[in-house]
Amino acid sequence: MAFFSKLKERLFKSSSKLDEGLEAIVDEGGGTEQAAAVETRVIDAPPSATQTAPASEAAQPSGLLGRLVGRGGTAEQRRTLDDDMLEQLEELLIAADMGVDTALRVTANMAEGRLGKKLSAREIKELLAAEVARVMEHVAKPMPLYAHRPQVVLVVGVNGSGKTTTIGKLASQFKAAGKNVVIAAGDTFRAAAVEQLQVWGDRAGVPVLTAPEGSDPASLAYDAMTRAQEEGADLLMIDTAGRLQNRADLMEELSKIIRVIRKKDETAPHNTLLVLDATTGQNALSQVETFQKLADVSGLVMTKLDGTAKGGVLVALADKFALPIHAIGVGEQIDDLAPFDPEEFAAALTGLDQS
Ligand SMILES: Nc1nc2c(ncn2[C@@H]2O[C@H](COP(=O)(O)OP(=O)(O)O)[C@@H](O)[C@H]2O)c(=O)[nH]1
Ligand SMILES: [Mg+2]
Repeated sequence: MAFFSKLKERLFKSSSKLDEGLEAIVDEGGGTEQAAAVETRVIDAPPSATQTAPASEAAQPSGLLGRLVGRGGTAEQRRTLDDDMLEQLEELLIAADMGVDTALRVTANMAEGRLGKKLSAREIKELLAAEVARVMEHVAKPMPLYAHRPQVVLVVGVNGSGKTTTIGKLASQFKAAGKNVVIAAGDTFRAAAVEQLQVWGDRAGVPVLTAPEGSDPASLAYDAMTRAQEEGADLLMIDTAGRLQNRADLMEELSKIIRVIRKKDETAPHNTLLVLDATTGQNALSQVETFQKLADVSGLVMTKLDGTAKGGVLVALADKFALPIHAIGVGEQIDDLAPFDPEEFAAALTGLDQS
């Protein structure tokens, strides 16, 4: 299945919430009018053009063209965009975990030049999707690959956010793309995390370096660094434990890993990926702030966008931090991780069919 349809299908909880909310807003304050035959796309048309020919006054659908491009005479609810409606939109976006600041900015941009205009739910969805995509455009960047060998990728995040799974998926994908990958199972607190990585590693044919439970992750990282250098590996991915109960401990552990790998290569780590769990909603924002203090976070991966109603948090993250979003996860299988595409995401989030 193409990733977009999978994303759309699996983001249904966020999108259905937005979908239903938008329909309700229009239903509540709108009047039924015949839909226009001409596509009344409100996104591309400049405000002046749309104001001189409001959608509601456009010609009735007729003939083949009308049936093809119009909504064939079906009655469609429209509502005048006013302050009342904007407030309801803001509330809806906040409820979808976009955060107050982002929700206000997005609705303000949606309203610009359109106050007093009658809009259908579909047009509002298109406007919203366009705004969301615009907010996220500048952060959509795949994880950069460098010629430097080995490129060291440190993966951080709270416990359960999806670090180990993401490393497994990324390692398999990089291996399939012809890269020589080594994994260091640096979460030595959990034997299960090591086994989990070994399964991914075996499947992908990627060596997984492990250490006994409870041993020092920094010395494992050092050994992994040695091995990766000896083998001329392209990539070394280092898993870490993410227990946040004690921030000082975690900071000490992460800085020790970094200190030790820099003994072998002072330019490492070349990427520090922060893995965030979408189901934690607004909490993801404070996790970014925390981890930025602990490590030099270079990019984000958001997991578990499947089956959560909190997907809007990714918009807030993009709006608030300038950090690149490298990939998103929508399941537990290897191909359930894909580069972040803002337009697909916006369409899936708003429940818009992509044509
Ligand atoms: N549904 C879903 N589950 C995920 C995703 N990514 C990870 N998981 C699951 O989340 C749980 C915790 O993941 P894990 O990689 O062990 O987290 P870690 O503690 O940060 O290493 C596991 O059961 C994973 O299978 C995702 O994108 N979607
Ligand atoms: Mg783990």
